[in-house]
Amino acid sequence: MRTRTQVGIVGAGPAGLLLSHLLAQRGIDSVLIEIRSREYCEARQRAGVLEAGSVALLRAAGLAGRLDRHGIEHGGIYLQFGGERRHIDFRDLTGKTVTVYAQTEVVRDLIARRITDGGAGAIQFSVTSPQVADLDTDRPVLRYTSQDGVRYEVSCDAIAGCDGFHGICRTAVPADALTIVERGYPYAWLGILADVPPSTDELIYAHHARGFALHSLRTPAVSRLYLQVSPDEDIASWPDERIWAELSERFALPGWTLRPGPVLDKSITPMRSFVSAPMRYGRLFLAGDAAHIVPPTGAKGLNLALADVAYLAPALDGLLHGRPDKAEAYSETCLQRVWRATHFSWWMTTMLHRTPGADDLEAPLQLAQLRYTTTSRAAATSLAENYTGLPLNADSAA
Ligand code: RFL
Ligand code: PHB
Repeated sequence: MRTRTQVGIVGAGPAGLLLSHLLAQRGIDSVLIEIRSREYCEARQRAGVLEAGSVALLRAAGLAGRLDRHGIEHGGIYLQFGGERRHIDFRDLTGKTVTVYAQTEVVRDLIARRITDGGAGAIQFSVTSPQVADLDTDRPVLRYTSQDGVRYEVSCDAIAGCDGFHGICRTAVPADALTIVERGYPYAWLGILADVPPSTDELIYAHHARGFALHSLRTPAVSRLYLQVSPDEDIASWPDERIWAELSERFALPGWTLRPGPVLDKSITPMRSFVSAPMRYGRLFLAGDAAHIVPPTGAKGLNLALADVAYLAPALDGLLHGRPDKAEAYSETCLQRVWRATHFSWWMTTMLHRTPGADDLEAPLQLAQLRYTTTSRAAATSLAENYTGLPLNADSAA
C-alpha cells in the first residue's frame, strides 16, 4: 500500500517518540515505525538521570505531568574513593539539579501521549522488514510490513533515523559519506533493578581496586545498581548473592551498610564511545544513539537523544517550509554538544574504572584526580556543570 507523510520516523525510543510529538505540535505529520512491541519498549531498563535542560524541554512540550509528580530532584552526587565518600553539591556549584526519572517512564509517557493525540495507529509497533531508500532525493521512501502483514511504501519529505545503535538508518548511508570514530572499553556494566529502598540519598559513584560500582535508584522503593565486570562476563555466573556481596565490598564504608533485596532485572551492557558524522545524509537525519554512543558513566545518552530532536523538530519544520538554514546547521550544532558529552563521559569512565592489566600508574592518577575534583571548587564546578548539562542550543526551545 502506497501512502504519504511529511516525516518518516524510524524507532520509538526517546528520540523518535519525542520527535513525533514535537512535529505534531507544529502541525507536521509523521509515520513512526518500531520493530519491537509496545510492551517491550515500555519495559526496557536503561537510563535514569535527566539533566535540568531535559526536564525543562519535556515540561515545555507538555509532557511532564507524571515527571513532575514522580521525578526525584537530586542536588548532587557522591564520589567514593580511597575509603572516603565525598559529596559534589550541584546546587551550590551551579544552581542546577538533575532529576531521577526512569527512561521506561519517559517512554511510557511519550507513547501514551502520541496515542492520545494521534490515535491507535500513531505508532506502528512490531513492524518487520523496515527499509529506507532514495535518501539523496527530495522524496525519500520508508518501507515496512505492518503487524497485520500489509507491506507499506511511504513517500516522505524527510526521514529521521532514531533507531538506536543497531538500527538500519545509519548503515543505509554510503560508507564513504560518513566518518566514524569509535573506542570500545575493556569492561562492561552488570546492572540490576532491585525491589529495595535505596541505601543512599544521592547517587554514589565508587572507585575501588576491584572495579567501579554505581548506586542509583528509580523510586523511593526501588534501587538500581551497577558493577564493573569483564565485557565477556557470563551473567549466569552472577547469582544474586554474588552481586550483593560484590556491591557491598565496593561500597563499603565504616558505619554504612548496603541493604540487599530481590533482584527484578539483571543485564550486562558493553561500553563504547562512538560518533558518526555528519548526522545528515540528503533527506535522512540521524538522532540519538543512531548517531552516537557514550559510556553510561556520565548519564548523558538519553539527554543527548532528547537534545538532538529538540533541535531537529524546528530544523525539519524550516526545511519543509522553504527555510533550510537550521536543517543545514543540524549536524554541526548537535555534534558540538555530542563531543562535549563524549569527552565528559570518557573522563568520568576512565577516572573511575579499573583497566584490566593496567600499569602501576593508573590507580594513583585516578585517585589524584578524584581528590582534586572533590577539593577544588573549580574542578568540582566543571564536573557539576557537565553533569547537570550545558544549555540546549538557544534555537531548540523555539
Ligand atoms: P533507543 O532507546 O535505542 O531507541 C531506538 C529504538 O529504535 C528501535 N529500532 C528500530 N525500529 C524500526 N526499525 C528498525 N530497523 C529499528 N532498529 C531499532 C529500537 O527497538 C528502539 O525502540 O535510542 P534513542 O531514542 O536514541 O535513545 C537513546 C537512549 O536510549 C540511550 O542513549 C540511553 O539509554 C543511554 N543511557 C543513559 N542515558 C542517560 O542520559 N542517562 C543515564 O543515566 C543512562 N544510563 C544508558 C544508561 C544506557 C544503558 N544501556 C542499557 C545501554 C544505562 C544503561 C545501562
Ligand atoms: C541509572 O540510574 O540507570 C544511571 C544513573 C547514572 C548513570 C548511569 C545510569 O551514570
